[in-house]
Amino acid sequence: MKLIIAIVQREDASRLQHAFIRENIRATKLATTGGFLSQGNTTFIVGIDNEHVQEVLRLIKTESKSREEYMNPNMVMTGFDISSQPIKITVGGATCFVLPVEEFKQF
Ligand code: 2BA
Repeated sequence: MKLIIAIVQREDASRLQHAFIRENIRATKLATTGGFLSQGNTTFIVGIDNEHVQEVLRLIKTESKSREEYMNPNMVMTGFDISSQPIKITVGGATCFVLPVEEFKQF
């Protein structure tokens, strides 16, 4: 068994959630915040049998789009909005980690 941790943009989250339900894939949805942009994103955790890992990753890839965001570099460095040129950043589609699961129990 594996644990997939998938960080997606919130615009894609509900579509991906519905795709998981449609494909009978069990998932937990967490409201999270990106450490760099401080914008809300969504993290799904999915416990899945080894043979279905690629299917889940394919689904995440299909439902996640990359987007361009603009941010003020000074806001990240100082926390204050000192006027400067915004820089363009490409976010996503999805950032995924696949971890081994030592034990899975439901009581
Ligand atoms: P954020 O940390 O808010 O990052 C948003 C986007 O900003 C990133 O998109 C990337 O394009 C850019 N970025 C992040 N850190 C940067 C840095 N130090 N210098 C320059 N640009 C930077 P993505 O790479 O697609 O990441 C989207 C979200 O996925 C991230 O939101 C974060 O929540 C998560 N993430 C990405 N890589 C991660 C990692 N290695 N570990 C944990 N979470 C990660």
